[in-house]
Amino acid sequence: MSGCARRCKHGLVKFALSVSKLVTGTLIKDKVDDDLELSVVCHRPEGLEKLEAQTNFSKKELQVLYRGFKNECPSGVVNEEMFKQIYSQFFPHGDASTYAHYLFNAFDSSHNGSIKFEDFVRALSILLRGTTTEKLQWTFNLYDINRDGYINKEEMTDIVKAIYDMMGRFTYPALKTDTTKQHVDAFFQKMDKNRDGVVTLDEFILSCQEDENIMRSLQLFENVI
Ligand SMILES: [Ca+2]
Ligand SMILES: [Ca+2]
Repeated sequence: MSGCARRCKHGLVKFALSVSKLVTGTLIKDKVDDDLELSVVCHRPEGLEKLEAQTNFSKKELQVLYRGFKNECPSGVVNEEMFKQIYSQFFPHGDASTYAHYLFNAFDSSHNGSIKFEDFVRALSILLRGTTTEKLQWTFNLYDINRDGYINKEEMTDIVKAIYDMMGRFTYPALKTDTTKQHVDAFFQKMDKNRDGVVTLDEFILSCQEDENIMRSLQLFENVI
């Protein structure tokens, strides 16, 4: 691996870990990395003015972010394979590939199979400085695997399984097969307000806002930057 790829990977690892803590809800239990390293992706970004208008970062901040990206990895965009490799380093006892796949898709907002500087900055802006609704919307999109606007039980089952797979057998010893089902049932019990078998964005936001733990994790993440 080239020096560039190595550095790129290092920065992304920290970033990815923080994001994973947010979306798996473990952020609340864990001290957040104090230096959320942003040196991740490098390629020529769209006009910074445009990004400034689209994000909650100032032009100055965007310049610093971009300089970091460019220094660390002058050539690249991040592809799914790289994302998976990074996750596998963090969860050596489990199989992180499925979860990394879902997360990658959530970051890859232009759906073209690679994460560019702009994609990262937009996601960062939402996760760090977005409104509660924006953060929850981002998380909803992560769970809505087929992007049809609903979270169904199959999707939630896949997400929960992927998280268990990622954590591995050392974190969750003696996992029974029905544990996933229990988690999914509990999720729908709480979220599916009208009991039609799917969770809409409105239901998701409403239910999350009623849940103190979820709200606290969102706020904690906000304090990182
Ligand atoms: Ca769906
Ligand atoms: Ca519903």
